[in-house]
Amino acid sequence: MNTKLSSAGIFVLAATLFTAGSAIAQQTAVRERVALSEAAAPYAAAPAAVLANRRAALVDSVGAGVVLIRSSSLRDLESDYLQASDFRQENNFFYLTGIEVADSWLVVELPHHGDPSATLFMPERNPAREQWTGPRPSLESAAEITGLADVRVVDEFEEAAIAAAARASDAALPVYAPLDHRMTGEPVYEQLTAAGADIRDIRPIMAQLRLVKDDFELETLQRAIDITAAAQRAAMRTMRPGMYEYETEAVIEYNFRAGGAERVGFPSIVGSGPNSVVLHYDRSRRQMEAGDLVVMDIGAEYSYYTADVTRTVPVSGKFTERQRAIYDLVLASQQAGIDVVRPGATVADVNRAARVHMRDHSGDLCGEQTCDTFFIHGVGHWLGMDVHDVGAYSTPFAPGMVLTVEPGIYISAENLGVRIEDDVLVTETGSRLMSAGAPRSADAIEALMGQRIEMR
Ligand SMILES: [Mn+2]
Repeated sequence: MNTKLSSAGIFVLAATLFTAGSAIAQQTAVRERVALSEAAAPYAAAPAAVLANRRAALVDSVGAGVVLIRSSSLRDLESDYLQASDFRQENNFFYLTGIEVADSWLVVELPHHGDPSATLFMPERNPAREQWTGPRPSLESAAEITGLADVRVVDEFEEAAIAAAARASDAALPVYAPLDHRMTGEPVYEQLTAAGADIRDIRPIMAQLRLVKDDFELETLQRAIDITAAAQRAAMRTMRPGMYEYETEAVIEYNFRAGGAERVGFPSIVGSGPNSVVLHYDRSRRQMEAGDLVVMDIGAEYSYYTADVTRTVPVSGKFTERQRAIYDLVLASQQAGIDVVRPGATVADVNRAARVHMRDHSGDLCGEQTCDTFFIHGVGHWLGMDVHDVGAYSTPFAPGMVLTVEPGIYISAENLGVRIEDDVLVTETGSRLMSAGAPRSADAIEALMGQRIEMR
């Protein structure tokens, strides 16, 4: 893989950029940023040639028929969302076009014989509206971004889609579209149905395409993970008893945005003490106390790809003997799971390996029971544009797939929760840990927490 985006590692932003006084110096102290070179661009859609490869793979998967892929719509400031400007493109549309335009369609026509054709339908520019919401791509620049020669105004979409569907019907070919509630609410869906089109769901096909990441996706995802690892390190180095969970959350999300991430991939989880055993605790209101463990399950989203990395750390910087014993068991179980990741294996194999290790090495750590009793969730999930990315979980691993491996032990009676989650790339020969930038062993965590930086 070309590691241009990800190779530079860590640095604390050089003081040369900030010659100003102590306020700024202190601000930079809570920052552990990934290196910003050309990758400092806050957003990096795939080059047109990569997008063309993805559309070619779609063509291969579908064979023959017509494919309709719908973009996102704009949100309304008053009725839908607090920030009308926080537009996020629909994942399948972005995967195939790399363009952030609303209310648009991609139509791919694949006849039995002859070349497939792809057309982007999008709104024309609107200078009056752009005064409020910023410049939009023209049809010409959209052609350049997407690598699609045929870009038309969206007003022509319905007629073109109906005509393409009619040609498909004549050749006994299906029409594919994402059959979600948005699609079935579209006027074009009603018209296609009325015309007797054989409409099938494109989502399972898109899911299997997205399951294997291309090199550009892996570079983008690696950057999201590097930003997230930097945030984990900053959180560890600023943490101390007496801080509130939301202060640690602030350090984390400051690092996300300062590192170029667009948003969080999911609500940040910073759960201390009793909250460490709540799997999806996201309120972050509690004051952390000496002796607590803190579960930090976080993920930056960078250019539509999200990381998902969990670390569990002692607020005071040192694990108790009991906490460390549980921690080490979770870590070894996680490693046992990671060790079986290779082409041909499945998520079920990873789950089994982690659970068996945990059960067989419980000793008397979990009393009468074995500790896997307290491992109450699945071992992991696909990772990509969605944090729980698309794809069938029975699919055997192949190079380019990315999954999380995240065992945990949650003992409510002791307010003792430990989860360790890493992002694992399937390679030709086994796997590679993409999230190694965040310290993982108890020793490494304690060592880093010893290198304190002050928040204020
Ligand atoms: Mn996860």
